Amino acid sequence: MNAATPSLRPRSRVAPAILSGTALTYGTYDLFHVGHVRLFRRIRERYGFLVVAVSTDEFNAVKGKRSTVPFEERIEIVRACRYVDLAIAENDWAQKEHDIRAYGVTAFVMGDDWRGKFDQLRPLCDVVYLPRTLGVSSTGLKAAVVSRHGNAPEVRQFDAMALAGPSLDVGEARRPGGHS
Ligand code: C2G
Repeated sequence: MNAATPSLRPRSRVAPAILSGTALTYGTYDLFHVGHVRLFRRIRERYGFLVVAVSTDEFNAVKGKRSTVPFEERIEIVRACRYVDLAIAENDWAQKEHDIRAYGVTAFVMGDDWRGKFDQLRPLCDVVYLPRTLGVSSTGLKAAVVSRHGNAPEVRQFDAMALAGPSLDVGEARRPGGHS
């Protein structure tokens, strides 16, 4: 089997035998990007099991955030990431203590933009802040899409459709003449 032949063995997760402990992290993970992937990978390189809590759309409203991708799709994407062993919903600020006890968490981990914000959890488990991946963020991606593509005909048509309401879905709209 040479390097070009794709391995038929499923891409194994990090061998749990050499890693122990359960890590827990929280986030919105909107427009899932490499910063999120690298955070999950670095956590999974340190601990044997990763639980990720994904903020619901209702909780994001409490946080003053409105995500582009709805909760159901964000948590499906997070679940599909091979570094993630379990994904749960984040419904409020207060659930962290309950989740730490419920999942037997040994380390609560966040990116360092949250440094110091969760130190009150230290009596329950380790609290670890890992450096963020620089140069990428969901907010930055949104701004890039708007500035680069905001005026693209298909985007303007999509906006017009969204304003027109749910009568047409994208596919139909793009096929008035039967062409996609
Ligand atoms: N992150 C990162 N590098 C980036 C962007 C984000 O490492 N370039 C990390 C953040 O530090 C955070 C996680 O990815 O740990 C998720 O970031 P967000 O989706 O922005 O999460 P947020 O909305 O801040 O929610 O209860 C805590 C909140 O739910 C955190």
